[in-house]
Amino acid sequence: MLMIVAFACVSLVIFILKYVFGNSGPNPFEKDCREPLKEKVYDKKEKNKVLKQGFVASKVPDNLDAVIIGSGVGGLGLAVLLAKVGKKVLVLEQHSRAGGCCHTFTEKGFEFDVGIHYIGGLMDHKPFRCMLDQMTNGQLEWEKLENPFDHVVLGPPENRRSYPIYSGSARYSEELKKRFPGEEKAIDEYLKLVKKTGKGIWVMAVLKLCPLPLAKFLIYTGLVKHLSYFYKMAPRSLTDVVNELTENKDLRAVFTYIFGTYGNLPKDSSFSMHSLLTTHYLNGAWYPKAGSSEIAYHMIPIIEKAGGAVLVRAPVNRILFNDAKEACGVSVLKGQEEVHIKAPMVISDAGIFNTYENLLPKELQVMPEIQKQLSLVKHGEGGLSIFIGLNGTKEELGLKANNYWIFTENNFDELVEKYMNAEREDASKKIPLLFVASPSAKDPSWEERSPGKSTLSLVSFAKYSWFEEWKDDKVTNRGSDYKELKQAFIDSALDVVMDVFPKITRDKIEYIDAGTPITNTHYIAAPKGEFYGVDHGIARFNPELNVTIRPQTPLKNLYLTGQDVFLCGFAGALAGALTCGSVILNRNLHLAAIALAKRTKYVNNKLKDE
Ligand SMILES: Cc1cc2nc3c(=O)[nH]c(=O)nc-3n(C[C@H](O)[C@H](O)[C@H](O)COP(=O)(O)OP(=O)(O)OC[C@H]3O[C@@H](n4cnc5c(N)ncnc54)[C@H](O)[C@@H]3O)c2cc1C
Ligand SMILES: *[C@@H]1O[C@H](CO)[C@@H](O)[C@H](O)[C@H]1NC(C)=O
Ligand SMILES: CC(=O)N[C@H]1CO[C@H](CO)[C@@H](O)[C@@H]1O
Repeated sequence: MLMIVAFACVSLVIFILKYVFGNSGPNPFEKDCREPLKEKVYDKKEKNKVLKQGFVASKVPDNLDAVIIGSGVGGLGLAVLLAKVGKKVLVLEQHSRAGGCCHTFTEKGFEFDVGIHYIGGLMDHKPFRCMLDQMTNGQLEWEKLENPFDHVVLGPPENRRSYPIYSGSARYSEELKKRFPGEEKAIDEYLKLVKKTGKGIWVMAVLKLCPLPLAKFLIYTGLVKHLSYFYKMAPRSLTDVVNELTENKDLRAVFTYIFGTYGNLPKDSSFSMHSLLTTHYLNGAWYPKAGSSEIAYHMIPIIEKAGGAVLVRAPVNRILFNDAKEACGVSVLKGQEEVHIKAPMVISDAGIFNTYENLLPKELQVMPEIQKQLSLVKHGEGGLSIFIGLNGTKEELGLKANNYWIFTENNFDELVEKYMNAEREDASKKIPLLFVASPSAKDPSWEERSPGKSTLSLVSFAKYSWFEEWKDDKVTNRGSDYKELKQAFIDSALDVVMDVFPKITRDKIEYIDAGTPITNTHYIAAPKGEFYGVDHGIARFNPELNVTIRPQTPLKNLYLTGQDVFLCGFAGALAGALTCGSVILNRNLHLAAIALAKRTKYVNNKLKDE
């Protein structure tokens, strides 16, 4: 016994020393790369010259250092990190524009975001902000949402209760206490628990980066649960924890509403995932100025400057392997023809299912190590998006830079389960949960770009199976029965919206359409229409999964990045990129970003003092 403990202590110390000091690889966060703000480009054509560079073989740079499949922030972010240390990287995207969930599209003059509504943790000089500033050379600007940034609306039309969620730890609990007198203790305890749990996330990065035997040791001895509250609370469901804190049903709902940002019912959610998201937004939320296409727009030039490229309409149909089963390139389907691209390293941002089930040759797919990883994960829930273009300014329409989470009842577990298990016709008649936000109201450049207009984005969940029968039809021609079903969802969502936002009336609507799970499959290559990749239920936080699914795959020279390798969300996918970059560059980039944040803060403070 003593021997084991001694071994544990020694290896832990060795690892920590190596983890902190022994970083030998190049550092993309070596120096502060922020450049003075350039003039903003709003012209679509100009922006498309960067975002929509179509694939042709002649545009592929030679002597590539790496190929990345997928241009989500997990792919582009990693490409930037590699480019910053001089690597020549090619990013290939199947869709007609770069960005993945961060891409935007324009219909009838209205620009819509796909998958960015609000991002937390962007306080000046916090490592996350510093990292993003560096990864966009200081050109991407963030606009803070209103405070309160979220409103939780509960109950049927005749009895809706609205609870504002304020940012700032003190304000958050102060305002909740005003609305829930007598629940002071529950609110304090909840917040304390959430903070303590959320803070422990660093251990996830450690488990994914440290040598596998050590990771396994930490898990099998149970040490990991002592190291961090994150893994201690991970097996507990959100419902269980919250039900112990209070009997008040509305308060339980207010504690749990944010499950929509990762997509599992409170009873299936890990309290740790929930805590992470709650703390992510605890100091407020931000939106990218001029919309989410700005993210890719400011990352791509950094990749190009190092000799790389980001090419779209480039569906990778398989990864190429040499006789030693090492990845050595990819094949892109150009019409009926395959174009082969050689590279010493292939990294996939396409998600674990796409990568392992569609892009590997059959004989590698059946490898027990690959099958083992696939057995640990399942598809996340399908998503429904409704995009609305409105005639009127935000003032005229009563829209603000905030979000509404609207539920018809406060018992989320039963409510949403009933909806998801319903027949599609019944489900479409009454959507029990709806996220409503106005991207245009969040964007200070919108008035200039689209005067007199506004947009509204609605998000909910929807079963893939409700729409599956049309999956093989052409995206623009899926028939009238598909359109009717979509319209039914749109109509019931609109009823809710017009009730909660009385200034929005049908005559103001200039454009409206819905994206279903099969729409997600088409545009972001989500295999089962999922919004957030691999399911984020309690099983995702089994520490064993966390060590098994890491950037390194069982196949040499093949790596994973993005949300499936860490967690979902913009920040989660970027953490995936950072973790993957750490492995490739042999340097802990999480720590490197923190170190630079500390240095730049110092520099800035000094400047201020002088
Ligand atoms: C509706 C919606 C709302 C969201 N709201 C928020 C929010 O408010 N805040 C937040 O932080 N997060 C939000 N998210 C989540 C966040 O956007 C994602 O978790 C994150 O952007 C995922 O990044 P990624 O790089 O891992 O994957 P993706 O962005 O999905 O990128 C993967 C890319 O790979 C491409 N690809 C797949 N297969 C191939 C292939 N064979 N060949 C070439 N390319 C391929 C896909 O087309 C896609 O572009 C939202 C997501 C959705 C869908
Ligand atoms: C928008 O509303 C204004 C009046 O508020 C009206 O004059 C204009 O015709 C409307 N535009 C469209 C395209 O409906
Ligand atoms: C996440 C998950 O599915 N957990 C599995 C981890 O591995 C053990 C043993 O192999 C399984 O029993 C768990 O189900």
